[in-house]
Amino acid sequence: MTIKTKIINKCFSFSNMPSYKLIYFPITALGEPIRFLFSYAGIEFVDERIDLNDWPKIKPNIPFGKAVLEVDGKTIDQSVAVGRYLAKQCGLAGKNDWESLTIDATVDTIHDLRATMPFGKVPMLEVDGKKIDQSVAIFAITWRSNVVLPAKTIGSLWKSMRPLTPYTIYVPVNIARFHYESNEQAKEEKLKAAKETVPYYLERLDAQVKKNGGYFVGSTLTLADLTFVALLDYLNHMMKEDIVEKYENLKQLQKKVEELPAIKSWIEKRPPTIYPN
Ligand SMILES: N[C@@H](CCC(=O)N[C@@H](CS)C(=O)NCC(=O)O)C(=O)O
Repeated sequence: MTIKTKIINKCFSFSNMPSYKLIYFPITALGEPIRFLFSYAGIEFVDERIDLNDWPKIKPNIPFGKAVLEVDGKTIDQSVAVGRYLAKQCGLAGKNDWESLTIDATVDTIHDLRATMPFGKVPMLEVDGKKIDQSVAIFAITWRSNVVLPAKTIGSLWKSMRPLTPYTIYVPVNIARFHYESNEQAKEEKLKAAKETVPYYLERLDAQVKKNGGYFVGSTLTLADLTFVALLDYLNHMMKEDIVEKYENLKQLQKKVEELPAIKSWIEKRPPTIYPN
């Protein structure tokens, strides 16, 4: 499905405006911060929503096999980088280098909440008493095992690698890890663990908003605020609850962002998301 969006542009002069096509799935998730940015900035873009049945045919023709943005016909992937690129053009990327760094760090933290490990949690793996903190490598393996925090276990993959070694694996369980678990019992355990881990982030993000006058950085709207609020729908879906309900500052931030006229109008007109199971 292709949706063409045209709004009055605030960031570019019409003479130098590139043509944009966001190629993503028919869900909010990682595409939504980009859609929020286009909408907020009044940039015209083609919102191409890939039918999941067509994805196997499309994927091999995309450079890194992930959903992408097309700018004047050139493709580029990585949603956070794309968000930063747009934010820079619209004055949402910070007033100085420190603010820009803080915005980037906040966006990364928001994505940690969604998809990787909580910060401040290394060392994460103990093998024969030796501590390993290569979280990306550990993550790749633990994702495929049914380990929850903390657990003493030897998954089949580990067995094949080091047959007789007992491992203690400290795996902070996050939203995505729980959501994509297919084993029902493991899913239940991961939900329980996620409910303990997720507040770790939310308490800190809430405190950050409080400290910065109602926004994540610099007492003003930035990429970090749009990213968080755009992703909330997806995070809530994965956790099966309103994750900001108990966090007054995050709740107020959500309200403020969703009431911005351009965002409000986008939310009203965007196609409904039906998440695949
Ligand atoms: N770090 C990348 C992650 C991209 C990503 O994982 N995209 C998923 C959709 S949320 C995708 O394209 N999945 C389809 C696939 O890998 O076949 C980004 O932020 O763009």
